Amino acid sequence: MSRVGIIMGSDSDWPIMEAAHKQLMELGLKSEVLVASAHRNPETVREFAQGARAGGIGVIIAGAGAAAHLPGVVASFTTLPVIGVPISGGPFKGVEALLSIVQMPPGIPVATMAVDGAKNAALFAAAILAVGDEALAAKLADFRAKQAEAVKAKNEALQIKIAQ
Ligand code: RP5
Repeated sequence: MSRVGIIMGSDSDWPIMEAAHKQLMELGLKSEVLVASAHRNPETVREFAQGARAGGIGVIIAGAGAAAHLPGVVASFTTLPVIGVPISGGPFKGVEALLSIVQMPPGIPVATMAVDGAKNAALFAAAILAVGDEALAAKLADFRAKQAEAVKAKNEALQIKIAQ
């Protein structure tokens, strides 16, 4: 099964990006994590992106804050699907990263998640890999079913609380 590449611009992004790593593990997916910056060590980013497909990676999740060029730069070096995660922090609370990541020029797409949306990035990566993997698709369906049950349980608990 293909692995998921998780790249982030700084180790300061890890507290947010760790949610992607955890979610992938819960789905039984292996990931490879790398800190590399589109601005501070762009050669490392290029090597990672250019070698990803041959290295067994099927989807890349790229998280970055501030002037968040990392997801777009990664996407420029590979035809693998790239999922961008804008990281909050800084004076604009992640809005600057969101706009940097989402406004890609035609020809080089990046699937942009919500600010700090690392968990959804992992679920979206899994959904992409599940297109050709029925066992993984079944795991995603199970995840959704459990999530729906959890919402029902929360509603029931709230109804009991309100009725008291
Ligand atoms: C971005 O700049 C990184 O992705 C990070 O979100 C932000 C700040 O980086 P550090 O100064 O914490 O290393 O490139």
